[in-house]
Amino acid sequence: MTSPRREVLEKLTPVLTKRWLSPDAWDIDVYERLDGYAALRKALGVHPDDLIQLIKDSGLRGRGGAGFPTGLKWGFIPQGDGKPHYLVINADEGEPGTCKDLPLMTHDPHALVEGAIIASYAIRAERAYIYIRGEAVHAARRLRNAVDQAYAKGYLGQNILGSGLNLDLVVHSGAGAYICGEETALLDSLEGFRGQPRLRPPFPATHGLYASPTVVNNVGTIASVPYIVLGGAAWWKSMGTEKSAGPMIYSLSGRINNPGQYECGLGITLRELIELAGGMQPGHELKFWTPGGSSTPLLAAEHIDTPMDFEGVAAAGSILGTTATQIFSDQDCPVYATYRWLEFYHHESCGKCTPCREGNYWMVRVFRRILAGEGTHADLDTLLDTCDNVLGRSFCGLGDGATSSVTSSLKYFKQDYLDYIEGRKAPRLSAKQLVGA
Ligand code: L3W
Ligand code: SF4
Repeated sequence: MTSPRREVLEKLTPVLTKRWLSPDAWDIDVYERLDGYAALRKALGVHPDDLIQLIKDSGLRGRGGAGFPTGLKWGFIPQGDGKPHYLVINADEGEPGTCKDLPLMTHDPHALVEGAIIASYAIRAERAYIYIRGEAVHAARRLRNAVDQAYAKGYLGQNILGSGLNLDLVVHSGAGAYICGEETALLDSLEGFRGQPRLRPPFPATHGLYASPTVVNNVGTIASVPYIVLGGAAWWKSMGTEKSAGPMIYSLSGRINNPGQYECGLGITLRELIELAGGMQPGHELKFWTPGGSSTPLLAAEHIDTPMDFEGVAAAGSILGTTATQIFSDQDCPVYATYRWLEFYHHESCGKCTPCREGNYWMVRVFRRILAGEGTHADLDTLLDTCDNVLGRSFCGLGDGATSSVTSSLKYFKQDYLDYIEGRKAPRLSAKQLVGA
């Protein structure tokens, strides 16, 4: 294991993660001792429009994958329309490899609750929801406890801290469907329907929960708000790059010595992140990696100096996504990894549209053939052709995302596919596993 050099260690910027190592920071008394709810007190003295402007000035972009400017989204909420407004926090963290929101909600749930209160005040919402992934039982328990504590201390409910602000916050557990991380499927699920994506536009900003103006933001986005209120826009922008401002929690997994969450200014390179994580495991050399989860195109070892911000990763041909950085080595197989992801998308496809429902089903079958040593050269064309018919023709991002690892692994690692097809690599699946393929 290699120790990171000092100049690389200095790239760590613990902001959202700063309380994670403080014992019992999930408890409101400890949280208050560590500056907790100071941002709310400050925010309540600021006009809601000025808060929206502050978030715009900070350059905060959504932490759920798309990087949409948060202040702009808040500014879309029509004011004086007489309708109820809602804040919905997407805590359905389900992207394979992503693990930044769950530790945040477990170790520091009040940061999310405080951010939710400030954001609701800014957009004039009197009801907010945290939609948490069904499997995240412990995090949901922590959140519910935090919400109860916040009510007991007057941070939630009627006339919050005597300001006249009213807010009810509800923690709602999903039922474990990846598609409910898509914002409109999430809203359907919250309304009690089967979670399937809605047509956009109209966007949730005007037609969201119960057809009312709704801001849907990721956990990391909302938890950033108290820090920006306390530290100011200029301080936030002092971290990251000009267009990708602020710190980001990178979740590193795979063939590194110290997997985990590393919070650094956006724009740190993959090489530096691997160094922070103690280097590659002994005997392993970087072969391929995902910058932001399995929905983002794979990159290769040659991209190790890619700056991990929205623009840097896009320039390398991928998407920053959720910064779920999964590291694979020369001892891992990109064909098999892609197959496992495809099985996931096939399983999680909601079935609403044909390209995704059928395309993923067919691609899984083709991958099984290849991995069982029964693939043909024509199968590679079939895969690319199927991706062509799924990408851009699917109803929501799940279909598009499913094609990412297929097209990118064929781009960088075609030889690995040919090795199975031409018999140089031993089959990974048995003929028995082809049954049903
Ligand atoms: C009003 C407009 N609002 C856009 C809003 C829109 C949404 C946000 C971003 O996908 C990404 C995807 C996955 N008026 C608007 C508007 N908005 N135009 O802005 O929208 P969009 O369509 O760019 O992205 P999206 O559909 O929200 C999210 C990527 O995330 N992803 C992550 C998946 C998993 C997780 C997780 O586990 N936590 O997030 C992975 O890469 O591929 O690109 O709010 O309403 N004119
Ligand atoms: Fe459902 Fe897939 Fe179509 Fe999205 S792309 S609506 S998940 S079938």
